[in-house]
Parts: sequence; structure tokens; C-alpha cells
Amino acid sequence: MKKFLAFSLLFVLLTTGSTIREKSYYFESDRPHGEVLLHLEGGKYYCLDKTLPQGKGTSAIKTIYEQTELGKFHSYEMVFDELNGLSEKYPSKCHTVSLGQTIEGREIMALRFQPEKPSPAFLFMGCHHAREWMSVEVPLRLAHILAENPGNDKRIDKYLADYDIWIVPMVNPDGHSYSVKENRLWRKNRAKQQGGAVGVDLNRNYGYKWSEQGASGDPSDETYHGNKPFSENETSIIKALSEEVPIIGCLTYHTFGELILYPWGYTKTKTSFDAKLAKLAEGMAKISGPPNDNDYKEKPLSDKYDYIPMQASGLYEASGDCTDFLFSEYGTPAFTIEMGESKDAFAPPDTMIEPTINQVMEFNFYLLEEAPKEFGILYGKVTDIFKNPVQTKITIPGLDQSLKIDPGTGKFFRVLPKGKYLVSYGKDQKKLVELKDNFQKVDFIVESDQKVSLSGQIFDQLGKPAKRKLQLLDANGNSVEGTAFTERFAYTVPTGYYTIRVFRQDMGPQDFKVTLKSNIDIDLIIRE
Ligand code: 0X9
Ligand code: ZN
Repeated sequence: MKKFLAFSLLFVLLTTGSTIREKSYYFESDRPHGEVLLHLEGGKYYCLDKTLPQGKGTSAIKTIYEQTELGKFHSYEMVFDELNGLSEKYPSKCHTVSLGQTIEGREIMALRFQPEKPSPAFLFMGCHHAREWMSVEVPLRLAHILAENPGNDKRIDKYLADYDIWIVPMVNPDGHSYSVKENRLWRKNRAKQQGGAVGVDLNRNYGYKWSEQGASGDPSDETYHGNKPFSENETSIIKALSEEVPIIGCLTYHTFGELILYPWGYTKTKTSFDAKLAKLAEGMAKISGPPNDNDYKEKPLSDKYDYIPMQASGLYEASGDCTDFLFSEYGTPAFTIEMGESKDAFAPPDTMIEPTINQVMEFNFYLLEEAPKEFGILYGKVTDIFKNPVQTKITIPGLDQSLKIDPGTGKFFRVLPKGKYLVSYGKDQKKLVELKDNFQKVDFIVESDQKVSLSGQIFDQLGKPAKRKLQLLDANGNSVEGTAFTERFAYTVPTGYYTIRVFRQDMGPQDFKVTLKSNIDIDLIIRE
């Protein structure tokens, strides 16, 4: 029922849109009185259905039209100041990073807790959607808790030593500011579109399966996906961050519905790591406690926990969201947390801030604790034998995409469930990799497919041609073409590092090391 409610409320809000002021909204309810009509006038919402009983069950409507003030919620400016305040007060622990600017010139601020050594990263975000004010509060409080560590919690010291933690409480500051000042129910960012419409739904603008389903191509729609993947500063900033740091776990906060959603969101098909994602989601749901959605007596007793863990497409199929992108591109276990009860919809009163934070704060610590038990990061370089970066396809069984390799440096990283993988790369090369650690380095050296000739002649110390037993070994010490008893030799082999081993009379072999980049003809003078 909760799922249904969340769905119907979300659906109605998404489809009716809120781009034009002075507009009416219908809220569906599973209560006998059915629809509730809200009218927006001068930035305030008025409940037009006077027949509604007041009190229980109608608080969503009441709060939406009453609450046009921030109350205890934080504005963009307040978030900015608080993050800077923390970095000034705790410089040894954290520092602010401006990830970039929005179209209206606001900085998208992160607070980074950077450990001494390169480490797996965690990303906690809020406010992809402007009106979802509660989603700012949780990551912001997390920033305070990590910096201040009020309870002197040893766990926090450990997380700060082991992980590179990034907190971005407000991904969409332009939209948020507009929601505060002009239109409480604004969802998108504030980028002007052709034809006069405003805003792109940032959670439809990420690059994976962009524009496929559950996203609109109409700029005036609430779920407008933008004119191309990552067309928006806000999403390309998160993409750039994800390319820089290997994110081993991500929570992106939204409201509402009390759901913990994991990829895929664009399709009902399960990911290859479904059981692992479901396990982490279930762990967080458990923390949320038993069902306590008192406003809806109809709540099914089968719900085990207050928050329901499920695949994101179970809410609705929508492509281009943040978690699908992070999961597809890097394998990051990334979860959308839909906070808050359906009765409060997108505008819970500020009295809900503390109870909500109390209920979900441990989700963050659960992820910090558990994600690295299930997952690790494989990272390294893909080069040719001469250590130059090469482009090759690296495929890992179970992944629907080959690894993303930086063309300039050959560097890659990939989050994977711990375990053994037979990795294929180059031309029929295979390597068995066992991922045991959280951060494990593996380099892939791709054999060249360019062949060159290596020829020459053996001479004794007096300069006379000599016939000896001879062997050519590759970089791994394997014999290339067996042994020959010869005075001259000629091989055609891939470029690379080789050793020519000459077996001397009455003494051990003599090795000649050659770096073969192009055709070579050499004289080997042996010492006997
Ligand atoms: O629609 C969204 O972006 C999220 N819900 S919200 O009400 N906060 O707007 C849900 C995203 C979940 N992901 C998918 N279903 N793909
Ligand atoms: Zn949202």
C-alpha cells in the first residue's frame, strides 16, 4: 500500500507538472474521499476540497499550503556556510570542494573527508530534486557528525582513516533556491529551455540508457531529460567526480515514500549483482525499524520494515537516474533513499527533520561498514609491454559493459563483488583475478599484435662464426619456438621484451636481452 501511495502521489505530481504558477494539483489518496485538489496561487498552495475531514491523513495537504517558509530547513546559503564552517573548524579532517557552478552561478559544494592514502570513496548526496528539502538535511547532518564526532565514536575515526568520503548535500542549488523563494513544488534545475520552458530533471539526465523510458522529451514536463545525456552542469559535475575517485558506495537522498531503491531503475531486469544490492538495501531497511506508518491503517502487515527495499524499477521504470549510471559505469552499489511518509509528500513540516534524521542516519554508517565487506575496487593500468597505455577490451564475466579505461593514462577502476574473476583482454589473453581487498591493484599488460623480425648470427670471442644451441624467451620466460642448434637465427615475433639464450660449451648459458620495437639484426658475441 505504501508503495502504491508513493507511486500514485509521485505519479500525479510528476504528470501534472508545476511549471506554470496559478495551477491546480490533484493528489490522489487511497482514502474514501479520493482526490484532493490543491491550487497554487502566488507561490502558496490552497486546499480547495473543503469537504475533507481535517486532521489525520490530510496533513500532506495542510503542510504543503501552509509551508512556504524554510523553518528549520537549510537554504543554499546556509548549507554553503555550514560546510565552510566545518572545513575551517576541522581542517585536519575535511575541506570544502567546489565541484563547479550551476547555470545561475551557484557553487555545487562538497565536503571531502580525505584520508592520507588513496582509498575507496563514498558519496552521499542530497537534493537532485529542488522541492525535496529533507534530502539536504541528512547529508548535511552526516557532514557534522563525521567532522564533530560528538559521541567520540571509534567507528568514525576508522571510516575517516580508511575512506575518502564526499558529501554533496545540495546537487541542485538553483532549483532549491527557486523552491524556497518562488514555487515550493519545483522539481527540476533552472536551465532555460527553447520555447520558454525551464528546467531539466537531473535524475533523468545521467548517461546510462538516457531518454529511454520514464523520462520526457518535452521541456515543459517535470521529468524532462534534457537535450542530451549530461547536458546539465549538475550531472556532469557528478560524472566528473565519479571519474576521478573510485566510489565504492553511494546514497542519493530523495523524498518521499520510505523506500530504499537499487539498480536497475530503467528496467525490471535484475542486475548481475542483484543479491548483493538487495542484501545491502535490506540491511538499511532493517535499521529503519518496524512499520510505523500510522497514518495509513491499510498498511500491509507483510511489510517487515518501515522502509521498503526494492529494485528501483519496482517504483516505476525511469532511465537516466544517478544510481543506474554509477552502477553501470563503475559497478558502484548506489541507492536512492526515498525518505518520509507518503502523507507528507514533498512538503513534510520541519518538525519531521529530527525524526527523519534519527531514522535514516545509520543507513550511512551501515553502508560505510558493509559495502566494503561485499565489494572491493579493482584498479590499475592497462598498458602494452613497453608501459604505454593501450586501448583494449577488458571483459569480466557478469558485467554488461567492458571496463572503462582512461585513454590518456590507461588507468581503470571498477567496483566488484569480492571473488574470483577470469578476466579477458587483448587478443585472447586471460587472467584469473581474485578480488579480496577493498582496494586491489592489478595491471594488465596487453601483448602487441605488431610483428617484427629478430635475426642475427653467433660469434665466438675471436669473432669467428659459431654454431651453438639457442633459445628465444618471451617476457614471461616462455620459450617462443623451442631450441635450435644453429649459427644464424631469424624469428618473426610480436614487439616486446625478449631474451636470447645461447648455451655455451662447458659452461652455463649466456643471456642477451633485447627490446624489440622494430626489426633488428644483431651479432651475438659469446664469452666462453
Ligand atoms: O523519480 C525519481 O527520480 C525518484 N523519485 S522522486 O519522487 N524523488 O522524484 C525515484 C528514482 C528511482 N529510480 C528509478 N525508478 N529509476
Ligand atoms: Zn527526488
